[in-house]
Amino acid sequence: MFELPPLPYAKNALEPHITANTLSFHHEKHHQTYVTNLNNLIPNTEYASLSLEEIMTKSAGASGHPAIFNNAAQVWNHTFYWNCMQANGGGTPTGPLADQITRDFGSFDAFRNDLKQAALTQFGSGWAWLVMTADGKLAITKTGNADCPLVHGQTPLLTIDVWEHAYYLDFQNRRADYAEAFLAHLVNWSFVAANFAKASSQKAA
Ligand code: MN3
Repeated sequence: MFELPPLPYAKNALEPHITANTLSFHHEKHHQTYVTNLNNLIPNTEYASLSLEEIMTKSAGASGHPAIFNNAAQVWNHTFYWNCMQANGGGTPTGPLADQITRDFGSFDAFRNDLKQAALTQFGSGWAWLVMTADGKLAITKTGNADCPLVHGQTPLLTIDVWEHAYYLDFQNRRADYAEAFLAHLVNWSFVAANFAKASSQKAA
């Protein structure tokens, strides 16, 4: 059985950008519901004894199991998203991650603009991502609904949840203001750098 992981910070830690009210609903209602649904769907199936990542990979695609995929991926996506944020985050990364962002996007500002555009242009519900591709390059991508780059051969490094439930209580329809607040004040670059280091070492191995 899967369990809802606790938030990695207090519910009011991301204020004033993302309020405790938003995090209460988003974590305790939305994220919890995906966990509960997944736990109701997998007993006595071929998915019952698999890890979350294995469930996602096996249930993805037209020949998979859409309901199991959607709930499993949303459990994974949300846990990842919480860790992409911190109080007093934002700003710019340093070290090898910063160097590769400059190499692959031209500049940090170009990267930042691309990620923000992905967040703004994802039509309807979904996610904007910084990923490492199969050939070790950094790229921006966006996915609809529960879809996750992990099942497309890419390694997620950073994500912005652009489902309305992520921002509507605080920003209403202003998704651009939410994306800007996320980038300016909330990104946990230490977490992103750790994901980058792990992905880089796996490519080198
Ligand atoms: Mn969400």
